[in-house]
Amino acid sequence: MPTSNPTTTPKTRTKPKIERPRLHKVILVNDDFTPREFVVTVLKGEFRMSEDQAHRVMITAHQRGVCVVAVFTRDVAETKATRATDAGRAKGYPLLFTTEPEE
Ligand code: TYC
Repeated sequence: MPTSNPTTTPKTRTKPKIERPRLHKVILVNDDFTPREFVVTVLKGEFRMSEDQAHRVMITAHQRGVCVVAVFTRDVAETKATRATDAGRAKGYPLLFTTEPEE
């Protein structure tokens, strides 16, 4: 083992800072046209929610305008939001999922 040499050993260490990737929220947006049961079906299928959880999230968006569905890394959040939005579009519904970075 090399001994500590005062001429070469720095007095301060720079600790490499590994930052966690910022998480992104997937947000369900209310509209007046998408059937409630369809919203629940999409939430269950894309976000692996139980009937109960999905129903609660749907009702919250219905009553308040929006509801946070879940948080993921950016790529996963965007992929899921796009797939869930596309599921509505395929049926002619204006169902919308958006994403935004967590504070
Ligand atoms: N507001 C819709 C209705 O009354 C149901 C709905 C809930 C639609 C949540 C979208 O994000 C939504 N049929």
